[in-house]
Amino acid sequence: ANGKNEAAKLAKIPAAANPLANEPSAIASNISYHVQYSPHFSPTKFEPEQAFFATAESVRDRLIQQWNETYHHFNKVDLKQTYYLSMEFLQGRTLTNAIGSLDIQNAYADALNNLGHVLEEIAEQVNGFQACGFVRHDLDGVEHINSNSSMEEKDAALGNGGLGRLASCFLDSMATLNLPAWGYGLRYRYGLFKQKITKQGQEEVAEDWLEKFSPWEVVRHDVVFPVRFFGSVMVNPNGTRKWVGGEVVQAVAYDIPIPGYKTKNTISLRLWDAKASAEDFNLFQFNDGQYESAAQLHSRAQQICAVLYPGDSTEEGKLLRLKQQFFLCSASLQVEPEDKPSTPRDSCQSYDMILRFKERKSGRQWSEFPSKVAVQLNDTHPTLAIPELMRLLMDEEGLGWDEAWDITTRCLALFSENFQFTASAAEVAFGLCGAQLLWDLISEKHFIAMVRSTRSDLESKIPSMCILDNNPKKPVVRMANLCVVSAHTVNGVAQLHSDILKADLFADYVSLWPNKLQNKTNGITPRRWLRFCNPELSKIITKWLKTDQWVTNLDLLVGLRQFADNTELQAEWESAKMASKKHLADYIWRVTGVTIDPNSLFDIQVKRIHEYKRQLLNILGAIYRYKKLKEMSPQERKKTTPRTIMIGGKAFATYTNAKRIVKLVNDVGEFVNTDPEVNSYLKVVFVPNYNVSVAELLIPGSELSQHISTAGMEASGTSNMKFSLNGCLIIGTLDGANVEIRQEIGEENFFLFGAVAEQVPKLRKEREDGLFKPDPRFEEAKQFIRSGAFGSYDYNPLLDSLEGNTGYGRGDYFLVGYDFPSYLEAQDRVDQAYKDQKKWLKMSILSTAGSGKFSSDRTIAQYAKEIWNITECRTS
Ligand code: 4GP
Repeated sequence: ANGKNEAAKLAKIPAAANPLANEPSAIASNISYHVQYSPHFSPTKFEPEQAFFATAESVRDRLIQQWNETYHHFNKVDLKQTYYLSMEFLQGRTLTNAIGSLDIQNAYADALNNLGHVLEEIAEQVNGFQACGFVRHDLDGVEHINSNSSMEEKDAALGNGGLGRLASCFLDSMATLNLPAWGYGLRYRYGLFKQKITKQGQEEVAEDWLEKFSPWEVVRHDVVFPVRFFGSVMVNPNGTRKWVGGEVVQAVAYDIPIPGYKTKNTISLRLWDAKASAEDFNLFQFNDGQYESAAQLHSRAQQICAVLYPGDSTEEGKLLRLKQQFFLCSASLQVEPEDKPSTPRDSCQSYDMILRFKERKSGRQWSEFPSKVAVQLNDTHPTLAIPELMRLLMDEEGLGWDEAWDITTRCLALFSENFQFTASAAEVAFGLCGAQLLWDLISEKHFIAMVRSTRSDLESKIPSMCILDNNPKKPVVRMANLCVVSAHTVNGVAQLHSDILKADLFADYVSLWPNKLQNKTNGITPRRWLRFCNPELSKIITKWLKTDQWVTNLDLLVGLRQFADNTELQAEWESAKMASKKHLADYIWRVTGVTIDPNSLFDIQVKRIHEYKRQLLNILGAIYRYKKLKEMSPQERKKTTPRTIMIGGKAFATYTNAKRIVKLVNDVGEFVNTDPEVNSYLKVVFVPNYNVSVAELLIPGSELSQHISTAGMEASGTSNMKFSLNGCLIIGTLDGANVEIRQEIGEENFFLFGAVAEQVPKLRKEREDGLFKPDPRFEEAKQFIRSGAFGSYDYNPLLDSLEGNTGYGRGDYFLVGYDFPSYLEAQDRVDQAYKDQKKWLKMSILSTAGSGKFSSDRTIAQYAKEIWNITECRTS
């Protein structure tokens, strides 16, 4: 289909570019216009790569149009606006999502056809395997390099996992619900690494998402703010202070338009990049041949946005991470560029939080600020927004401490996405912003006075509730306490998680502020995670519900319940699933060289590799399954349910045990998949380089998905919601959002096992006391690894982490051993259930039908109403 050709054909198309025309012929001219006049490539070629970029630019024209209208409207109406600060946004690809949201799929498909291309192909949805562009080894060890890898749209992977993907789902919902809200993050040069699997295990390779430039971002040369690091505090004779000196880095805004679904509203994801100014380049030194020192400040500035999560085992690493956090906070909150006069800017999009507040209406009172601005912090990483907002209000705007504190606390809200609130690198924070300054800004004498005057009964709790650990030699900021004391609302991300936070970490604060701690169960966008990634199933849903309104009102899915037994629906459901499974099998073959059987049960666990997520439990279960299959006669084997177990995810580069788990899954796969006696009943595949695009392919093809964390350790989980929405059944523990998913879809449709959260401390204690008696099946699976069956790699340290109270020292902290027997039993129930396909299909339909609650539209509507206090602002 590629480019029937080419320059001659294009030349005939008038290069008039009306970006808003909807007729395929006009769209085709707009695309051709971009091929000719936005020539990132040689204009004589019109191959898929050029077609992709030109199409993307043509779509971007439309987005920009809507985006400008949205901002003029927001400006005019001047409603309260939310600023969503996150160190991560895991956007994935944009083209399909943008075209789908704009509802111009057919016209674009026709336009591209006219030009000799196929929309799905250039968007890589059908040939999604080209997304990965990595090396695979076939069974003979021969290396294959995907030759098409250069033409794909790269995933914007500016995030690590759930936290970043949640931020991206939230943006989609904010736009779709027409809410006045913006996202703020960092424009990392290299996002999450590309995972290469070699004989040694995982290898990390820098992922260059900007290799060919991103067609979606718009640099704002007029939005440049200075961010200051280090320096000192000068106290004026009148007692006022000023922060002076230090290192100044310029924050430059890059905006990405985020369209809502079938609405004109298009909001912004503003990503900050760091650069030094021309004065920081030492021309004298350069001319003197001292090239490195001449550009020293430039290279220091570039370090800030070089990579997502630089290693932080060294002091330098800790400092760099904190610099990144402060850079995001300071740039997003800023007042106005220091060296530019405060003249009206040419576009209403061009300035940031405080400046926007001041310029929308002159002569405003600061007391109005909290009724115009809501700041949401995604987890504790942007905590420095608290002292920075205080500083801006006090030092730049001249407010007193009390007023600045009142404003800050009324604007800020935060949610927690894990259980590890830390005081990490707090000392460095003092160095970063000037010790005295930070100390003053978060001064807690006010907090202490407030507790004493209102709740004298809490006197004994004050030391543990304070923000600062008052060790004068080594002051430590307790980030968690700072957040809870400063934010008007703190929430957990699933009911169980919120309950644990309230009962445990924040118990003292609950008695002081009973309403401050809330729950907002996470959600996912049904656009990316069903409508666009699974068009076949979407079509069936629309047909049976007789409406496509479910895409923006996911509760309507409940209407499928009444048809769950209907054989016609079941047949359609089955054939959509089979098509996705075949597609997935094709992908797996291309990236791993392993053939998998679409008639086997597709069992998937994809998420970051972490001991608490327990991929190890999964793989030990697979080993046990293998051993039992080996013991069976051929007749007995034939009666079993054939399974393909797929595991994917990235291990953090310095997390050794996680990397051992990756290696083990690969080794087990190689062993099992090449055993002719067993391999038509069991395959084990490690899916390399798991990312958003790979998820879009795996999830529609899944039948069983594993969400098997140690109870009480997964804050929510969001991939569980994606799988369930796509009719995949879940095997899982009572953890995070699993609890609510099970409630919604019905207990009988969920394969539950394992200890519950309340039992966990007692079980750990028993284990420590040597009272735990491991199940022989668990011992057998571990022993098989120790026997060297999977090669010479030393798995002992990994296995030792599962042993009593000895060895590696953790004493099976994650309770893999305790949960192993009930896990195997739940897996037996899965095998039995799968044998009755009619029943299985019914359960699958009921999973989708019960997933309405897990739309991020519901979550965001709750944030808007119950935390941010913002309302719809629809652009007409
Ligand atoms: C994740 C949590 O682990 C996950 O349970 C939750 O669903 C997700 O955030 C979104 O709220 N946390 C992270 C992280 O990804 O880096 O802390």
